[in-house]
Amino acid sequence: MTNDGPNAELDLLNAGFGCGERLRFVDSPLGGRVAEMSFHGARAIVALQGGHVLSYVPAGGGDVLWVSPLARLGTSKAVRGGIPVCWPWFAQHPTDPSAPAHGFVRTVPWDVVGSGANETGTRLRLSCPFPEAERARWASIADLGLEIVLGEQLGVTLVTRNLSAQPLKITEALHSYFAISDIADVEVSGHDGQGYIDKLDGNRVKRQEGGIRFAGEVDRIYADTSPAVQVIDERARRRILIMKSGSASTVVWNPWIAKSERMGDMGPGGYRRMVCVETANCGDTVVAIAPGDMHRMRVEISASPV
Ligand code: TA6
Repeated sequence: MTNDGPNAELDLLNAGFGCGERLRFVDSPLGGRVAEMSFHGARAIVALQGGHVLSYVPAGGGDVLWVSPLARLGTSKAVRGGIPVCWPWFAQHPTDPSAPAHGFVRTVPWDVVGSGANETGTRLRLSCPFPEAERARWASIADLGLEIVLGEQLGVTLVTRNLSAQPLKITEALHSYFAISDIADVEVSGHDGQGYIDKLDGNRVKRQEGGIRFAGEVDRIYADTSPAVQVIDERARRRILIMKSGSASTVVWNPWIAKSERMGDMGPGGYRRMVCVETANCGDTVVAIAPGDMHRMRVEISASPV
C-alpha cells in the first residue's frame, strides 16, 4: 500500500473500510470517489460526494436508478439522478431565498465511518461533516449519517441526531430518481384516495384517484404514510417497490419538457426515462427532534418482473 502516492487516500479507505470484493473504493469515471458494493450478484455505487447513491442493480436485472448522461461529480452542483440527500430543508429554504434548494449536504464530501459484509448484506455508513460555511452553526446542533445496506433489497437510512438542548426542526428527502422505459408507459400506484399538495397549481390540496400517470410536468407532495408505493413500468414489464419508514410525505415529480430545458442537465429526452418518487418529510410535515433524540428516515427499494 502506497502512503504518499496519488492513490494514498484511496488505499487508506480500502485498508480501513474495504471488504474485499463486497465493498471497495475507486475513482469514478464521473470524476469523484465512489464505493462499489456487491451482494450475491446485486451491485450498488455510492458517491462520497453528498452520500449520493448513484446506482442500484439487483441480481439479474437492470439499474433501478436513473442518472443523467450529463452528470459529473466534483462540481458545485449535485448529481442529477440517483438518490440525492435533501437536508435540513426540502426545496426552497423556508425564509432565506438565497439558500441552496434542498439544503446543503448534497455537494459536500461525506466521511466513511463504517462498513461490513456478512450473509445478509453489504453495509456502508457515512457521516456528513457539513460544509465549511455551515459547520460553525450546525456541528454543535446535529449529527447527520447515512446507512446503505445492499442485501435482497437496497436499504438507505438517513439518521439525524439532535446534539443541542433545543428541539431540532427539519424537513428532508431521499430524492430518488427511478429508471423507467418511457414516462408514457408508467404508473405510480399506492396513493389512491390520498391528499396531495399540487406544487404546479398554487399548492392547492387535491385528492388522488387511482394510480398516477404522466402527460406533463408533475410535482406533488402526498401526505403519505402508506409503507408501499410501486412504479409499474409496463413496457419494461418491471415493478419497482418502494417501502419506507420514518417518512410522512412522498414527493412524485417529473419535470417534463420545459422544466427539463430550463434545468439544462437532464440530457436529451431525459425526462422520459425517469420518475422521482421521493421518501420525505416535507410540505405540511416538519420533523421535530427532541434534544438528544434521533430520527431515522428509511427507504427500501426492490424490483421484480410484472
Ligand atoms: O422534488 C421535486 C423538486 O422539488 C422539484 O420542484 C425540482 O426542483 C426538483 O425537486 C429538483 O430540484 P434540484 O434542486 O435538484 O434541481
